[in-house]
Amino acid sequence: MKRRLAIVVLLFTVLTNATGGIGGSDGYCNNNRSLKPRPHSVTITEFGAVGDGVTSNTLAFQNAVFYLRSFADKGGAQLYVPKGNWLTGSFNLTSHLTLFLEKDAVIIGSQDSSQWTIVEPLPSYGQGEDLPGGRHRSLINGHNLTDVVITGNNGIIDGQGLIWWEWFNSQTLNYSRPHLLELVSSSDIFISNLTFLNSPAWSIHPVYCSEIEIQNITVRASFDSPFTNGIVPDSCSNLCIQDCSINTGHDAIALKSGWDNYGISFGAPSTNIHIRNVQLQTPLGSALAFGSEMSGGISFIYAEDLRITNSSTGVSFKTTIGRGGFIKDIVISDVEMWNVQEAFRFTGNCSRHPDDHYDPEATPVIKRVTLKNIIGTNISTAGFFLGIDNDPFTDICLANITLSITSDPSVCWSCSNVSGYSESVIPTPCSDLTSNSSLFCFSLDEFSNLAEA
Ligand SMILES: *[C@@H]1O[C@H](CO)[C@@H](O)[C@H](O)[C@H]1NC(C)=O
Ligand SMILES: *[C@@H]1O[C@H](CO)[C@@H](O)[C@H](O)[C@H]1NC(C)=O
Ligand SMILES: *[C@@H]1O[C@H](CO)[C@@H](O)[C@H](O)[C@H]1NC(C)=O
Ligand SMILES: *[C@@H]1O[C@H](CO)[C@@H](O)[C@H](O)[C@H]1NC(C)=O
Ligand SMILES: *[C@@H]1O[C@H](CO)[C@@H](O)[C@H](O)[C@H]1NC(C)=O
Ligand SMILES: *[C@@H]1O[C@H](CO)[C@@H](O)[C@H](O)[C@H]1NC(C)=O
Ligand SMILES: *[C@@H]1O[C@H](CO)[C@@H](O)[C@H](O)[C@H]1NC(C)=O
Ligand SMILES: *[C@@H]1O[C@H](CO)[C@@H](O)[C@H](O)[C@H]1NC(C)=O
Ligand SMILES: *[C@@H]1O[C@H](CO)[C@@H](O)[C@H](O)[C@H]1NC(C)=O
Ligand SMILES: *[C@@H]1O[C@H](CO)[C@@H](O)[C@H](O)[C@H]1NC(C)=O
Ligand SMILES: *[C@@H]1O[C@H](CO)[C@@H](O)[C@H](O)[C@H]1NC(C)=O
Ligand SMILES: CC(=O)N[C@H]1CO[C@H](CO)[C@@H](O)[C@@H]1O
Repeated sequence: MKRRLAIVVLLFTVLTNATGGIGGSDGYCNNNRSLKPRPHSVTITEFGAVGDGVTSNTLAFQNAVFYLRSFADKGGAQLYVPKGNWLTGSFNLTSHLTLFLEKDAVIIGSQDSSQWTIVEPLPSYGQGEDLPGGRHRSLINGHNLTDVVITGNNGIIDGQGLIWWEWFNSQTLNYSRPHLLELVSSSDIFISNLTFLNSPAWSIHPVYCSEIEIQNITVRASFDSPFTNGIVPDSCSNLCIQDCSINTGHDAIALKSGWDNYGISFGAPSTNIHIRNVQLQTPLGSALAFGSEMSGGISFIYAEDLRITNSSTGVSFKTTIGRGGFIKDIVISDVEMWNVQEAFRFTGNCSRHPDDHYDPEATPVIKRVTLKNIIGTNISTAGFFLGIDNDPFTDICLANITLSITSDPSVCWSCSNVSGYSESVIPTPCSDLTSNSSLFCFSLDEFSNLAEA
């Protein structure tokens, strides 16, 4: 035990020291961040924007950001978006920028798909999520940025996703759907006090990023919208999501790290991520999901104070043969669930592949996952723990879990190719999860102490 912890402490120390920034007694969440005002501020109307919900403001946003680039070495600048309906296509952000959306300011995504230009697929995916080939650029984009704040007085970013969901459902898309906000290869990003509505696909997608804080955000997408994930940290490190409320058509929070051979070669894990105090709801998806794209690996994730309602799955771990990678060293603690069909799902058969180039020998590793202090009310089925033949999921720890189950309690757990430990779990889990050793069970305190070390 001591020895394992020592190794973990060392790891955390290296990781926190190497990156600085968000560490400290709250792990990677910092409740006490003060946003320094920028020395310069411009209003979007100074660039010809019209907030009538009809005029296209794509050029105004692009020109404003281009102008504000010149303040990068002067303490940065703010782009202020006042009350109004600001229709636009895709635009980029720049470093040392604050984008501020006033109360009743709504940035509205154009329903003209040509206003969302096409970009290459991400190297860790090899193709778009919906279709082979390129993808539409997200509404708001950041590439290679640092020191960016996206905030407001509960302003709204509305993707008008309905038309995209219809194109997806009728298979008339030419390229994969865009997200609302995508940040690529960026660091020191703060997102707060905003509402993200009706994304065509995902709402917030940081990829290859570090030092990201997402705080006090509301995400809403219609429950029948196809595969609309909420926040998707993807090959990111040192990231915090706290005090957020997310209702989506698919996974509310999904941790990812690339797809099959593309993700394996790119090799960028998602690691050191802290999620706390979030409300999640998704009638057709998982409230908190790991994978299924996890080929670069996912580790050192701690999630606490989750309130999960009216969802298909509470917490899921999804992978398949050909993914490679790992999901390990995960703690999920202090969770309340109501009206959830299945509390937990571990599956080694989430079978979508980008193409046929995956390596059938690339077997994923899922190990050292602790689920503890969980209360569930009106849960249909407790858990599916379905590992892979000759590649079992191991060291799964269940502790202090009470689920009130509406199905037959004697069949409400399904296990195969899995091993682990359980303590104070009602109803009693399958015998595969009752090994004698609890050495691999983590507590959140251990994790927090490790982060402080
Ligand atoms: C919050 O920040 C202020 C000013 O930076 C500092 O004086 C105070 O100690 C901080 N509080 C906590 C709890 O970190
Ligand atoms: C936005 O950034 C991308 C690089 O990510 C670049 O190719 C594109 O030209 C930029 N668009 C504008 C309008 O600046
Ligand atoms: C991002 O930075 C990398 C390395 O500095 C560079 O190769 C790449 O062209 C940059 N991309 C953009 C869109 O600026
Ligand atoms: C959360 O953001 C809303 C505006 O979006 C604001 O009214 C509220 O005070 C914020 N809460 C906290 C705790 O910052
Ligand atoms: C797909 O391409 C066709 C032909 O260019 C175009 O008419 C159609 O509007 C495009 N569909 C979408 C959803 O962009
Ligand atoms: C969020 O909004 C509240 C209320 O306006 C404000 O007190 C708080 O400082 C804001 N927080 C951030 C991080 O923007
Ligand atoms: C969940 O569904 C129930 C029953 O349909 C409803 O009464 C409740 O308001 C929903 N909960 C939330 C948080 O929306
Ligand atoms: C129990 O949860 C199911 C969804 O899993 C929901 O349909 C049903 O209304 C809930 N029952 C109550 C009493 O809330
Ligand atoms: C995996 O899922 C597919 C489709 O859902 C099913 O046909 C197949 O039998 C499953 N394989 C295993 C090993 O469970
Ligand atoms: C068990 O979990 C509940 C919350 O689900 C918590 O209130 C209680 O303190 C936990 N008990 C122990 C012994 O940790
Ligand atoms: C687990 O404990 C039981 C009873 O204490 C013992 O009979 C059994 O050999 C132990 N199994 C292992 C794998 O240590
Ligand atoms: C090695 C091993 O235990 N494989 C099992 C995995 O699960 C399937 C389905 O339950 C079993 O048939 C295999 O024996």
